[in-house]
Amino acid sequence: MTDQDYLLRCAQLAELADARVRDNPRVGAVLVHADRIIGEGYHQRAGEAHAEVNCLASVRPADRPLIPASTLYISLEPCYVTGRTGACVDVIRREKIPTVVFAQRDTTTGAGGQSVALLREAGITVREYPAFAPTLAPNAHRRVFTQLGRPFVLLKFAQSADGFLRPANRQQKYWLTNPISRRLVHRWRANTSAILVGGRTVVEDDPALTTRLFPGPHPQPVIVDPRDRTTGRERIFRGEGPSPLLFSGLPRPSLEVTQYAIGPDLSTGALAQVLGKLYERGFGHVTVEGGSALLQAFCTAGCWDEARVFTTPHRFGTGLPAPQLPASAAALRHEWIGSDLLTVFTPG
Ligand code: AOF
Ligand code: ZN
Repeated sequence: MTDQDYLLRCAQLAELADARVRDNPRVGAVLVHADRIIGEGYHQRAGEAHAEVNCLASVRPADRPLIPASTLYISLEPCYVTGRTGACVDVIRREKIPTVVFAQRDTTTGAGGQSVALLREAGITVREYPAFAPTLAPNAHRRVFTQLGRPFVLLKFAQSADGFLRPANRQQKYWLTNPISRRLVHRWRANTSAILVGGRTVVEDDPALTTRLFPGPHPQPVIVDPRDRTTGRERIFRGEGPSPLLFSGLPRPSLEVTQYAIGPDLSTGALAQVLGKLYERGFGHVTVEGGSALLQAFCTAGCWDEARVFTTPHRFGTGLPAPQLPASAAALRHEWIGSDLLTVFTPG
């Protein structure tokens, strides 16, 4: 097995982490002795153990004497400062781990690389793979957050085979995606810090926006309601998830939720205000789930980083058209989820 093989395993472990890591990176770690994995772990929750610590804790008592002859693989450079938890560099020194291999440097505080110097000073062999792509993916959104100063924006919607979001008759009950796709969407919800929906969707669909089909944290619901359609009686205001944040046209003193007035339309400026506030509040990754007006506004503003589109076998003949991604959008991959086709797009 090569360094890259074990770093790939670190990336897979990092992917298991959900939005509970909050503003921390998603990190995986693997401990290897003589080509045998004796420990694995990942960072699960902000304020709790880092990947390295969980990895070491997973080593069976019988294997513990092997630790000072093992190699620690980590998807990210280990931390050297004590934050909410202790510094991993200290743990590595204390456990007398002779070799550390990681992919990217941790640029959270400064340029990164500080830990490399500390480890080498302690006589520890360090190898790094800054260009190793699989370990970049679990934290792709962090680059948008730190470099563009706004949350990563994921657009998610389902359309019929003939390109409609819903039938023409708004009263008609309908389901687009199959149960497996719906569970997948709940897993995505556990990995996003906030879900954005339009006021009309809240009133007409009355979504709960929870992760009830998947064990994971509920995202923060965010209602973008420039036309002030919501009443405060919808499920989202009294559901099991967190209390919503409301971006309204005018201030709504009768609604006892945190709110910001953004004016009466979904202009690019209004969306920038929404994203600016969410950035300030530390939301690194947000998902826009509908309705069509809100999705289309993000498309038109060119303010999105990824789109996940389900195309189902149903045909409505007529109805509300699905949002139009710009012609420059590129399909990254296609995947069949039962009879639903999932296509992942990037802005191109
Ligand atoms: C690691 N391993 O698994 C993670 C790291 O407040 P704390 O103690 O959780 O520290 C947060 C910082 O630690 C975070 O900003 C980032 O620099 C690093 N994350 N480091 O060695 C991990 N999640
Ligand atoms: Zn650490």
